[in-house]
Amino acid sequence: MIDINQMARIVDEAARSAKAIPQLSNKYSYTLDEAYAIQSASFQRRIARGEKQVGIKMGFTSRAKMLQMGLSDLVWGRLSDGMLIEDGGEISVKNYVHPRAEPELAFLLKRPLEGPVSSAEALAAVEAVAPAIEIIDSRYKNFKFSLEDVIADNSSSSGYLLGAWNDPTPDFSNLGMLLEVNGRPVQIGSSAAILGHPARSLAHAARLATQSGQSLNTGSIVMAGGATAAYALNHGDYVRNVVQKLGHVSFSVAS
Ligand code: OOG
Ligand code: MG
Repeated sequence: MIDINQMARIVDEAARSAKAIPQLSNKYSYTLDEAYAIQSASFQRRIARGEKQVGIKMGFTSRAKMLQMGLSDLVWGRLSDGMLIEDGGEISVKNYVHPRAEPELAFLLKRPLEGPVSSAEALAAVEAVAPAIEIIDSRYKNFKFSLEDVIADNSSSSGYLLGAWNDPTPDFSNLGMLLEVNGRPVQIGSSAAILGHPARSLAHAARLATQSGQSLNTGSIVMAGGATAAYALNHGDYVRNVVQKLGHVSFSVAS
C-alpha cells in the first residue's frame, strides 16, 4: 500500500523548497488514479496555506510537447491564484528547480462545463481567450518522469501568465504563436498544434475534470497546453509569447 499523503508531502515540499527529488516511481509502484489522488492531496496543502483553485491546465496536447517529453497521454493539473505571475513580472530561478516556459492560450469560462462535451459546446462556454505562458518545473531530477510521476507532481505546473482577454468569436484555431527570448524567436508554432483546435483541449479538460469530481465553473481558467516544445529558462531572459491577433504576454528572469 502506498501512502498518498506522504507522497503528496514529498512533491509539495520539493516544489516549496525548489529541490529536485528522485522519481516517485523509483521507489513506489502506483496507478494513474493514485497519481491524481497524490496531485489532489498535494494541491490541498496549497489550499490549506490559503491559496484558491482558479482552474486547470492541460498537458501533452501538442505533438511537439509529446515528442519533447516522450509521453503521449493527455494530462491535467490544478492552478491556484498563488501560481499566477503578473504580465510583465519578474521571476527568479532560485525559486525553481529547472524552470521552462511554454507558449499557450488560456480560456476564461462564462458558464460551467461538465462531463463529456463537444468542442463546439466547449467553445460556446468561453467568455474570453488570452495569450498565455505556463512556467513548468518538474520537481524530478533531470526533468525525467513516468506518466504517473508527472501527474503526481501537478503535471509540472509551477506558474502561469495571462495576457489581455480577447473576444473568442473570431476564429483562433490557426494563429501563429511565437515564443521570443530577448527579442529572438526560440519556438514558432500555431494554435492549431493544440489538438488541431484549442477548443478540443477545453473539451478534454471538462471531461477529465468531471471524471475526477472537479468542476469547471463560471470564471474558471483553463490553460490549453503548450503549442511548441518548452524553452529552458536562463538568468536574464526576457520571454514573450506573441500570438497573432490576440496580443502578447511576457515576463523576465532576474539576472
Ligand atoms: C508536463 C507538462 C506538459 C504542456 O503544456 O504540454 C504541459 C511536462 O512537460 O513537464 O504543461
Ligand atoms: Mg503547459
